[in-house]
Amino acid sequence: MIDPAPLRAAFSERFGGAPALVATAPGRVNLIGEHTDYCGLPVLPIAIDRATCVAVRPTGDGIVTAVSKQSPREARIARRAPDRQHEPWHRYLAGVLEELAAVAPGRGADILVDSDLPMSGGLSSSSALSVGLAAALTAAWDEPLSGEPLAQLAAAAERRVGVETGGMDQLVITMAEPGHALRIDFLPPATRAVAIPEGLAFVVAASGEDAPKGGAVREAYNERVVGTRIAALMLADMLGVDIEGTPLLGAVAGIDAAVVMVEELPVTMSARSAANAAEANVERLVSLTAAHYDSSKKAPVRAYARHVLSEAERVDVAEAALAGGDFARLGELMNQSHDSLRQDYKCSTPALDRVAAAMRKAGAFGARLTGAGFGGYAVAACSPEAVERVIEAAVAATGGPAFRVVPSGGVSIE
Ligand code: NG1
Repeated sequence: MIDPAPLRAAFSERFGGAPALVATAPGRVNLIGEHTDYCGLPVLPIAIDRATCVAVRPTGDGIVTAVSKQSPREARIARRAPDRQHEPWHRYLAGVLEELAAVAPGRGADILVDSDLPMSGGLSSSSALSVGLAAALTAAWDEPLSGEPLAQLAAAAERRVGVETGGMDQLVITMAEPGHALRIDFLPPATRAVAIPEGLAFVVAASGEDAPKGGAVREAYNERVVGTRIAALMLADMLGVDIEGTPLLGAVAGIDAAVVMVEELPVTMSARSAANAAEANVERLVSLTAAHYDSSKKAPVRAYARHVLSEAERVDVAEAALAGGDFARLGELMNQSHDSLRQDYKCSTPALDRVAAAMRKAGAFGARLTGAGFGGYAVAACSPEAVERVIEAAVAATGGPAFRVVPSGGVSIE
């Protein structure tokens, strides 16, 4: 964890005065329920003991100046006209400022950011930054936000950056309790803390491939968002179910026949042909907050739906396995999740497969990619005694880093 004391000292050195407060926003590891959140289906993540810290001092000039210890270039953004700026992390700040346009207008801030989260994808560094910035700025401007409204604002800010995020990361980063996973439902919204039993530990391991949410990864992610909407529209049409607004697989997931019907979906389909077939407005399928989607592009909708519906069931069973202390079952479900993400959702990579296999071979109960995939990190569940072995095997497979993560609490301010 970052120690806030040196961060405060560094802030004083850079800005010539102490910060008013420091927000600490943890990263997250999703245990199971991958690529289900934007379908309105459940997830089971933990917040971890690595975080992004945001030190803030309010100013009165309507200018936000932000420096990050991880980046050479500072951001200087006028609140009246937040532009997209130069570096990826500046864009997250601009997104947060756009969402906060109506909060304490005219006020500004000096900000220093530090993080011990890897930036390479999978442990939610982007959402830790967005939640940390939003929590710190609103508190510094005397309009503090917390819990669900904070998570929703941070998610909306991230969508402005172009990834149509489902909202899992921001919710667990705001709501997690130490020693617990957080079961999150979206239709209707609900959260519940699930205790992590004694005797269960988690290790995360880098695949060695970066998966930052720019360019190709952003497009691959958004293709899955739209692909699952196409599948939802077609299944609802086949089942005679009315869906209002954006079609989500969560709207048909509870219907027994849906799982069978998946195999009758076209293997690939474009948004335009789905809209024509179901007599629906194509905008319901392709509309994204800040990205364009080509409605004539075909997506593998059958395989996507098969993954999402089976993954949602695995979340329920995994939660029960955790509650019952059945670690072998939990591990099996994590392995199945990884296979489904590899075969049907096509978001694993050979390096993620390799590191997950190495951790299983070293005695983990199970292992899978965590987060969006396409590179980034894998997570293993194992006994505390096996932690060192699992870490060594992961490092031997991909060069690391690999380390233990401890289920931690959500964002805090001091
Ligand atoms: P990562 O890539 O770990 O940030 C992303 C999304 C989640 C979720 C997972 C896949 C963002 C900020 N997060 O996680 O909402 O959809 O992929 O389960 O886009």
